[in-house]
Amino acid sequence: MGKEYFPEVSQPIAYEGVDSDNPLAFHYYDADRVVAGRPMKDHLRFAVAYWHTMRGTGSDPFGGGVYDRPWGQGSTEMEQAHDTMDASFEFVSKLTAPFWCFHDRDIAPEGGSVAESNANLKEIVDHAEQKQNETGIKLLWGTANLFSHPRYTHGAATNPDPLVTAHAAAQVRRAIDATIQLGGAGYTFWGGREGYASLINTNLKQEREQLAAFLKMAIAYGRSQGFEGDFYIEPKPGEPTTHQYDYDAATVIGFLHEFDLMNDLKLNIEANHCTLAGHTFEHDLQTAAAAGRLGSVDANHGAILGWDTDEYPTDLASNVQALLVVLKMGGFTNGGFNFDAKVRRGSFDTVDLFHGHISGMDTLAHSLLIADRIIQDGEIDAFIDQRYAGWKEGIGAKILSGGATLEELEEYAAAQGEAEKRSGRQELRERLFNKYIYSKNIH
Ligand code: XLS
Ligand code: CA
Ligand code: CA
Repeated sequence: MGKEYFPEVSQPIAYEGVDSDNPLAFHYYDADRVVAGRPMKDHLRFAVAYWHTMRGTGSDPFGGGVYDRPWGQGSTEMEQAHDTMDASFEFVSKLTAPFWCFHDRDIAPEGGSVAESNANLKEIVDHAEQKQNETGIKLLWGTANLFSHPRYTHGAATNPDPLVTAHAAAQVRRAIDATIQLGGAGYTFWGGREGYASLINTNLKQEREQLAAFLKMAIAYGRSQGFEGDFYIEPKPGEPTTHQYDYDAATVIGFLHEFDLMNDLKLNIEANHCTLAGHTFEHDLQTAAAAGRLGSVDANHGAILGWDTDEYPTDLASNVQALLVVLKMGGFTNGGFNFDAKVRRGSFDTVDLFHGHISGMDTLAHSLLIADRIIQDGEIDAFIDQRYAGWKEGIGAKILSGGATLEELEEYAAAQGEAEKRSGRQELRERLFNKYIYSKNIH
């Protein structure tokens, strides 16, 4: 073994149960424990995000980097890239997460030309492939960073200059190659700077058409190279641009319908992006699942700051609702929970990366146990079911099947008289839900 980057964690993190007070142990995540018919690790499919975990510096809009990572000390960028890959696989192995995720430019530096950038990427992807083989860690999804380089200031696929789009295409081509080489289960498109700040200088109609054409090219390329995983598109309402085209799940589903892409892409839903859009996490998950297009999840949390703060998920109530959606859709196919989350600027130590991930993994494992119990008890579902019972037969079923007319409904309403006022019992349901959240017996 080469250099050890995380000596503070000498053994892989183990499950010790809720009575443990060891902070470097799982209290809920018990990878092989079978819940709702499969092991926890197969429900949750945890992934570590390379960009935040390995390349995060703690910078914010008011100041640059503050961490001194031992894997960032090499004398050349490529040396640092190799060291970072080693450190990453040490971290993910010790965490016992089964997957990782990356952007092309997280793992290998941009070169002075397309050829040099491609060569850098290829060299590091070969290294990553070797580390995957050694450790058994797999790639949940890959992606391309089409937003950091100055050329992408006005967007990549939606740039007014097609040469910029061509550079983006070159990157996506090689990022898809890398994903295929690493056996990735998915490939993600997040909007980056695909949006605008002012309509005074923007052709919105054309930019959306450019984006659709770009996605079609990329998907055609991936399939032509034998990629069999899922392509994801990740909604976000704003930041960095004022108006991002992929605002939220509903907007993205409309876009996919409009450009005939519904069968080609699933959605990767990030919790913090949902709250930035003025929704709850569970709202966007339900919206994507209802359209049959929920593919994967970026697990995190945004607090009151109003930015995409990418904190680790700790909100049990929200994540129980998330797991209810995932369990009810029959679990992930190729997706999983990727921690698109970072330690706070003041959490300087490498051990803080473990605390963040362990906290997130335990939150989601605990949520899985509670969601499973809620489904088994059936009380919450039975209430919802009973609320909509009128739609199962008679006039309700006829409306749903498209067999009813306005004339017929007018006649029905006139004959039946006024509808009874029925309480939605929200307060009671909230109290019942809280009994599960605060139960000491679900672990
Ligand atoms: C940024 C996004 C990004 C995507 C991958 O806000 O969350 O990290 O997940 O490009
Ligand atoms: Ca994300
Ligand atoms: Ca984010």
